[in-house]
Amino acid sequence: MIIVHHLNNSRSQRILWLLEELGLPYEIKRYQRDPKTNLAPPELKAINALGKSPVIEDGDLKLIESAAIIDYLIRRHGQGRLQPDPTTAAYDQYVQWLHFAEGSAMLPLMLNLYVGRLGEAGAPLHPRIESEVANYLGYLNEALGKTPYLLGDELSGADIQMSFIGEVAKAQGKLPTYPNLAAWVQRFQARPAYRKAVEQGGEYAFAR
Ligand SMILES: N[C@@H](CCC(=O)N[C@@H](CS)C(=O)NCC(=O)O)C(=O)O
Repeated sequence: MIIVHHLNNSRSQRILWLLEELGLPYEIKRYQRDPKTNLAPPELKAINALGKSPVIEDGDLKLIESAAIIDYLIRRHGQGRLQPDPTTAAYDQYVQWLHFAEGSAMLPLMLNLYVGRLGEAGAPLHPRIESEVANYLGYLNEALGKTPYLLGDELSGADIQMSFIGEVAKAQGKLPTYPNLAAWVQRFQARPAYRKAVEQGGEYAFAR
């Protein structure tokens, strides 16, 4: 049985969503953020020394990075679903989106969050952060201009990995400027498997 170490309001929600899309059985081990610091509880360090989620266990295997988890679950358990044929050029785009989420797009959004907490002290950094946020969200909005999902008409693991970017952008009030991005978030959040995963995962402020 696949075990998901799941933190409320976190990136592990997308792993639950993937498992629901694939219809795979799984067990959730739950961790609750500290209400003051928003940090994960120390118990998570016992399973991942970084103290971060998501983490999955599948037999003897443990993985601690979202894109690797998504790639693994689809490759090992997907039976060809949710990824393009690995011999096609679409697959190369798929892998690029898997990396793009945490390797590129997330950084300006995280900087926005952290520097925002500095109040006036962070003001000199905001123009640069805002221009980088606009750079990445604009790129994503453009990519979503022709097809309902990142790789075409069908949902893939790339959408699931990138979903947290769309949701954090929404939480930061960015979506009115990016209509394709806003429509994509609305589209994937309406999927039955997404709704089911939110029910299973519990508190997830980004589903609103
Ligand atoms: N790049 C990692 C990021 C993991 C990560 O930062 N997870 C956050 C949740 S969204 C976390 O566990 N934060 C709790 C903490 O830092 O205490 C991934 O995508 O899996």
